Amino acid sequence: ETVSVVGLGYIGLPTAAFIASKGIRVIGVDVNERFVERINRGEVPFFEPDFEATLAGVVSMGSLTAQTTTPHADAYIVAVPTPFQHDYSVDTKYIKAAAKSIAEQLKGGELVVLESTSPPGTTEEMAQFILDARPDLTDADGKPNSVYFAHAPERVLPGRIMIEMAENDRVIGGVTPIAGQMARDLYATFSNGKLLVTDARTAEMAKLTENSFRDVNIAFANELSIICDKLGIDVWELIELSNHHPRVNILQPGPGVGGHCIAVDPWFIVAAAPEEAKLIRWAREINDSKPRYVVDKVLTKAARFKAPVIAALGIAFKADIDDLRESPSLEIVRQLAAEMPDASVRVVEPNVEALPVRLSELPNVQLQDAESAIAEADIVVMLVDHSPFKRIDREALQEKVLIDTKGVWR
Ligand code: SAJ
Repeated sequence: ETVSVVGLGYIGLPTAAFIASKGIRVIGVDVNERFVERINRGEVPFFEPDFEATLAGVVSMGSLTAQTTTPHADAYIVAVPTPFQHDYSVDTKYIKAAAKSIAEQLKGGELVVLESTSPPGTTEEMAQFILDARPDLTDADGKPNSVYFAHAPERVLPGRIMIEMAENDRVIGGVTPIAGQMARDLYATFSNGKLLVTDARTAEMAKLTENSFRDVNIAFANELSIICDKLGIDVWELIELSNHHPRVNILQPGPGVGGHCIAVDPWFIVAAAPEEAKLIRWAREINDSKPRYVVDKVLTKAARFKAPVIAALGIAFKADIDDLRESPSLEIVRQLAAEMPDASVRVVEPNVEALPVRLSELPNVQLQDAESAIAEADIVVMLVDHSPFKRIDREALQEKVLIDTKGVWR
């Protein structure tokens, strides 16, 4: 038995390593040659706690290898990006490219699982795309007779992937019941969680629903934070107290919602049912408007300084990771620097070695260590609750104008 994982990013690579660690031969595929080279040396091309040892182990055992071309395998797992476009529909170009390369290899009897988060119907579309390329694998009614398709959305939380990959329950949706069973058998090789089998469309919608639930709950917290600002109430204390109720569990407000999952997936539901998805759309808009609210708050406080020095703590999309995708704090820093050309913005981000181009191209933004940035700052803006920031000496903050979007200093 061989398994090929197509797309070796944050999800594909750990998935490949987990399967390989059970003694199954896994061939990883990625278009990025540098990624492939690094993986074959046992190096993780991104930051994820505790993953390096597992990867190095399976690579040195020879059970995981990476390459840029798709091989023949008994089962394929497709874990490629599914970005959204201007009209919020999904861009399936990476799925199609993966599907094309898989179609060329099929002999009959294989399982093809889509893991990438996708709008309802995408797995069926991928199946059709592959069968259109390989009519020899289709029976007379146009139904697949010898290739099996399923959707098994990933649910791991970046930063906790090593734990959640093994322990989370999974929803597995077969395009046909047999395909669902086959996919369940594949995931059973490495998952200790419950494997819940359904159809492909329900599995696709379940994944979008989970992330939309979180987005709506965070929007509620963000709206509360704005209401509390107006009323002079500490929103973090308010939420903590409310959450003592046995049936209340409000999430935390912040500078906005980032990452490529929660800030994206609800749009797939909105695109699929634009008239009906009212609350889901509104939550997205509330969360997307939070960075601007923070920028305006800083601008107001900065008005009394001629050339303010601003220490911005954190540009990652959340605590203790190095991922800058769709990061609200990065956007806040960019807007502050662009709108206050006389200000000097000192970015403190212990998890990156250099600023991304969007910031480094601005003349008044620089990367600095926490201690000196705070010492030199007039205004300190807490944007990401990275662990080291929680240990910052409170003495150093006296005399500074503080804007704390994460409730670290309350
Ligand atoms: N955030 C808040 N307040 C909170 C929690 C999060 O403002 O109380 C913000 C974070 O700062 C961040 C954003 O939301 O900017 C998203 O962070 P996250 O930790 O909620 O989620 P992700 O994007 O890292 O991972 C989510 C997870 N989904 C759920 O918890 C329902 C993960 O399990 C999914 O696998 C992942 O999306 C995915 O890939 O879809």
